[in-house]
Amino acid sequence: MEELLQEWDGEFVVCRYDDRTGARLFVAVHSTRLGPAAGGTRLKAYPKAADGARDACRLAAAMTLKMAVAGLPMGGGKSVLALPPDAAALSPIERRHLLTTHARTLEALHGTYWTGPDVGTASADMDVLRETTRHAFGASTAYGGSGSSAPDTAVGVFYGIQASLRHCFGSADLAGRRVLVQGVGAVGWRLVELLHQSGAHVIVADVAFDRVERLYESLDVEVVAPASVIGTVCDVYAPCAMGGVLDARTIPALRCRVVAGAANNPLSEPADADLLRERGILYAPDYVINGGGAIHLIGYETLGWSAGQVAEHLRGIGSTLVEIYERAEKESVSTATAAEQLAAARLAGA
Ligand code: NAD
Ligand code: PPY
Repeated sequence: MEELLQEWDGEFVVCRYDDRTGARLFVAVHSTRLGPAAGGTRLKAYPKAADGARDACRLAAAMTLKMAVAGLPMGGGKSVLALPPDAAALSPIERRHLLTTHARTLEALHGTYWTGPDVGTASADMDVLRETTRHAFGASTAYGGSGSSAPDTAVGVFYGIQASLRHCFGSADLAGRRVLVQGVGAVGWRLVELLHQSGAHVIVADVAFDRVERLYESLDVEVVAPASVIGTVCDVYAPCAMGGVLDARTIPALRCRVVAGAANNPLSEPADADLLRERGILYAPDYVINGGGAIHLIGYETLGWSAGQVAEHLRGIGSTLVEIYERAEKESVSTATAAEQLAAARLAGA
């Protein structure tokens, strides 16, 4: 915790305890420089409550960069509802209780922070939050929300993969390209469909074997075991599960040319971007390529955009990546550094 306090440069963190589930609730507001902070609510078990707080702070900082790079008038924040490590699956009543406790915190923040879905939560959970607070994006349309942001996140990642292929191989054509999607959940599943439609050879892995099985039955995909992902030969590795998959141990074992996926914080530490660069692997910074969810939620629910305007901004993810790749080459820095420079310029201009 001491280390976290020293390294985090955000505005504030709210912490609350839910006695019914034993969960610790954290809301981390990293920056309100560009507007009210926004970022999803992550619900999962953590070994220690402090791990949940660290996740909330790191993810909130990435949201600040995501909003800045996407040109959205919002700041960065994130919530973590950290269940105890040995927690049994929540009953519907416990889940509702936990979400309502969270909603009371959001209400107390008076719109300084707006939430939305993240790993472990979905539109149905935002519907529950909306019963107590209006500061939740991504509720179902029946509750006045814009529904799941995951399909648009996948569309943004798809454009990002095309831009990365163009930069690496001189052509964005996916036909015959080997793309490995790690995690076929809400985002990964849709991404697989888009890649498949474009003629890519799609390889999938997921710890939830029933999902892989269903996908395998409906589309012509290759399946690899979750433990074999890192060493699998492919053109593009698209991490679409949890963060922290790339580090000093896994990067030397990668056998891909591009890393471009939806997962937030796939790098274990900032220096990992340099390791990728040294290996000649093109890295699409996470908060740039996965900005489609934020574009969907903020575009529809705050900015009143039409579907056409949202689509145009999703396509913009590809152009932003091209700008970042060109800047990285010109200045001989990693793509992560080039993306940070772009975000810093936008934040400074606010
Ligand atoms: P999800 O929970 O629906 O899907 C994640 C999938 O990954 C699940 O099917 C899960 O079984 C699988 N998985 C977990 N650990 C794995 C492992 N070790 N190996 C292989 N598969 C594993 O989540 P999602 O909404 O699809 O989000 C995926 C990632 O994208 C997350 O990191 C999330 O933060 C990020 N993201 C999502 C959105 C969005 O709009 N949903 C927006 C931006 C970023
Ligand atoms: C993310 O993109 O990582 C999110 O957390 C989704 C989101 C984006 C903007 C507002 C709320 C949730």
